[in-house]
Amino acid sequence: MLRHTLIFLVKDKRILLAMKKRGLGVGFWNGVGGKQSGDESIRQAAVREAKEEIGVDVRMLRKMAELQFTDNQGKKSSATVYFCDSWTGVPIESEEMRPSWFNIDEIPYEQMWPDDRYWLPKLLRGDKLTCQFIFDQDNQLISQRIEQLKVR
Ligand code: 8OG
Repeated sequence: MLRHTLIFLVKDKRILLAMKKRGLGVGFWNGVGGKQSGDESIRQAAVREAKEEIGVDVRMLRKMAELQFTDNQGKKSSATVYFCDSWTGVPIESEEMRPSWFNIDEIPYEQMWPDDRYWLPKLLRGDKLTCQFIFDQDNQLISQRIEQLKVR
């Protein structure tokens, strides 16, 4: 299964989203992240992606969710979601992403993956979740299951 990472910098009621400029999810605001590669751990992948995509060194990742996606072919992928409130460096634009700060009550869900509106507000209230989402051929959400995260 393809495993992805996602980090949201969250501080003082603001969240850092980044506009995806190419590839999967282009045109959506999202956390920063990408595919786990080689023999790195999922946390190492998350740290590497944050550096590559917005130039920050993240510290103290808080694991908030495990998302599992199934596409219309039955192919599964996952994303491990972290919040981070401690980092060094100032977020900068890369070839892949353009970062921007948003108030947590002004998150542009209509320009994000269609499942995000169901789990991100809960994470921002402190819930830790395990989620499963199934998409149809038009990438519309056809099924969802959201539970409290059991295993860390
Ligand atoms: O390596 P690449 O940049 O293509 O990785 C795609 C990113 O998109 C990765 O961080 C995982 C993320 N992603 C999905 N599906 C979803 C989703 O439904 N919601 C959000 N917020 N991110 C997703 O692959």
